[in-house]
Amino acid sequence: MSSAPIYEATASAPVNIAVIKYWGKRDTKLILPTNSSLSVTLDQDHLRSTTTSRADPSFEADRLWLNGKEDQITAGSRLETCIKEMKRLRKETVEDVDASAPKLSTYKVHIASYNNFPTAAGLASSASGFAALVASLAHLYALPASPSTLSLIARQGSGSACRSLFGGFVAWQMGSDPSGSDSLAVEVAPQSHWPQMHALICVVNDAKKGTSSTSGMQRTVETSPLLQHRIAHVVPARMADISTAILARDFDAFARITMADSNQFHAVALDTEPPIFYMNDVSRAIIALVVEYNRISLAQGKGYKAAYTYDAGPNAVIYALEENVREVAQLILSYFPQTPGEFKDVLGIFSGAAD
Ligand code: 2P0
Repeated sequence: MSSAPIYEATASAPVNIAVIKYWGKRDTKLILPTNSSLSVTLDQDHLRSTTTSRADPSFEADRLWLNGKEDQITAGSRLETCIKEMKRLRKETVEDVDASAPKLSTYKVHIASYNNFPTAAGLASSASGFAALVASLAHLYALPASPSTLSLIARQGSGSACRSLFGGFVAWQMGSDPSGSDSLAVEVAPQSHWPQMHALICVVNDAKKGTSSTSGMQRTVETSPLLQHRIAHVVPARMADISTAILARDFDAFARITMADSNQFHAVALDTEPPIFYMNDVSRAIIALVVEYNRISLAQGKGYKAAYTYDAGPNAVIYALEENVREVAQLILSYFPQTPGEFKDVLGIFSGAAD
């Protein structure tokens, strides 16, 4: 008697940090954004979600465990959409093409996902989590799909997840088709293109944020005039300019655009009714320190040395080149000794260099 085959696959995906921010949807069900965005992922070993998926005819339901704890897959949820879409892709691109292929799309799946970064990092895990889920199912189903094709499905789990199908420098092109078929992620440059680029993650506060990104951004879409200006007149040029800066390894231009876009994202949050505050006094003090540090360097004709960016929370990510990264870390730690309730830690220095 031969034993039944085992259908199981594991894949992982990195956290990404946007330098041109996604904030606002034009379609909340398909998760189509109101503007394109661009992220940078460094040191891909340390900040990842790893997911194992298994399909078996004996399974009675699709089930998911996050860090060992079962999470319900509710009807109509983003999780259910992603799993359904992956099964559809399996059927259309494998089973309908090759009649002898096992009908895995008809089996239920069990999925287990782990993050290798501490919850205390204050980093959102939805981006790496949905990207790893989609990548593991793509592997399980032996799909002939590119990362950009998979990004179309990860996007429906969480918008920023589409950018985690790649490492390095990644653009999420907003697209224009109402079906969402052209709203996908593309690689601008691999991490190895700019190995001197480093990121410091400064954990200001690891508490869960007060306003979720999903609800916050829709309030911004409904109430902020500044967001409309940003969408029409700011982001398109910034996407082009930062891509050029990355391709030319031009840190001055990268730093200027990154900080300007972080500032404008927090300005549109403030322009929302009622206003949303993600940064706190420590976040603002870090901005002042980086601004002063750059001012002195610029006055000496040495250019920018650091670039801050903040997501929907108070924690800073500071980009710096290899030659300056130790100095930046020392500067931050000397001004913000680790005090409970205030500044927690420089979580790590994440390097673009290959080990
Ligand atoms: C970004 N953020 O581009 C921006 C910058 C936060 C600030 O993407 O509703 O968790 O799941 O699509 O992706 C956070 O939004 O929102 C986010 P959904 P998501 O990284």
